Amino acid sequence: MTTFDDLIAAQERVEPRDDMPDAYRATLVRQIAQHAHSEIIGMQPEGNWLTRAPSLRRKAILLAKVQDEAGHGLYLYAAAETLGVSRDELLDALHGGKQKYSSIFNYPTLTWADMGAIGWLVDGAAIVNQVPLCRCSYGPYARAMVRICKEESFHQRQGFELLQTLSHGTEAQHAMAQDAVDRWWWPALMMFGPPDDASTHSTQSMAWGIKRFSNDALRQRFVDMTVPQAQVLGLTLPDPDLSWDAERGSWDFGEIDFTELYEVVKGNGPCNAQRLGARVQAHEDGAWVREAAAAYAAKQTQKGRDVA
Ligand code: FAQ
Repeated sequence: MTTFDDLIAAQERVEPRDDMPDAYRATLVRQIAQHAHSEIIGMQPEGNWLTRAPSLRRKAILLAKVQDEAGHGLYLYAAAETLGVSRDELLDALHGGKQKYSSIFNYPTLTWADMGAIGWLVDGAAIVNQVPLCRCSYGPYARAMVRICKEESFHQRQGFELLQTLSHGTEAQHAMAQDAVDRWWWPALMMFGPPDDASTHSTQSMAWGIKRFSNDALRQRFVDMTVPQAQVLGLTLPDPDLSWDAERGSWDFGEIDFTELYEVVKGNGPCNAQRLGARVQAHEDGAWVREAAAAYAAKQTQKGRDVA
């Protein structure tokens, strides 16, 4: 019989029917739930600008992006459910503050250029972090990530194109784009999590093939990918210590203020209360929809039984 250890050693997929250690299951629930929560809370900062998009084209693009994030949440909640938790339990844990969502969504979106900076930097960081998750050892998570990454790639390009337009527009538009990049750069670097020596889960998650690379390795990959793109955009990344290290073949960058990450994760970021409050309110407002859907489903099941 193939055991869990055999599957991991052979780099094969673990599926819901397979035996797995409780700690592996718990780690996956924690990470997938946090990821799913990030997708649905992540709809808020951009959703905030749907009614203020500067043209019909921009509005249609932004609407599609925000809807994609809802879809990602659905795939991820479904993947978590294969591990034996219900969506209600996961949402309760989010609303009660027991499970986290990404730090990045606790920052405000102050101008239209923030839609570009989120697409370019936040979705860009998400892609770097998530492409390796397509090879995650847990089948349902890995398969969900394939489609998510394809969509994130469109999101990143739309953000880049938006910033490109602003950066090469009027002086005021260029300044707005630069200001957005100034505000989102460091929080985007923090999305990758604490530095490797402070990351509690990385070693075990990598041994299990959940994570394929460490937080710092992915952060470096993101910096190396993004610096040349900033040059094309004609925008400056707000780090005086950025410099090319020919020996490493990578960009050196300045020190990250991780106390800011820890504060935001603890709930003390600029928008934590607002984001969670809006989520709980939306959940309460949607109670009648869930009740109606459940009543309809029960009726259909009964009808099926009556016919049989
Ligand atoms: N924010 O031991 P590690 C998106 C926590 S992209 C909040 O290194 P791990 C797309 C961590 O949970 C964003 N908490 O943890 C989008 C742990 O706490 P715990 C979502 C963070 O899991 C774009 C503790 O710190 N992406 O949504 C953060 O091995 C635009 C110690 O950390 C994902 O979730 C943080 N940034 O590595 C949507 C990707 N960093 O649980 C809408 C999947 C760390 O013990 C609009 N997740 N923590 O209490 C992952 O890859 C990993 O979970 C990491 C963290 C890399 C985030």
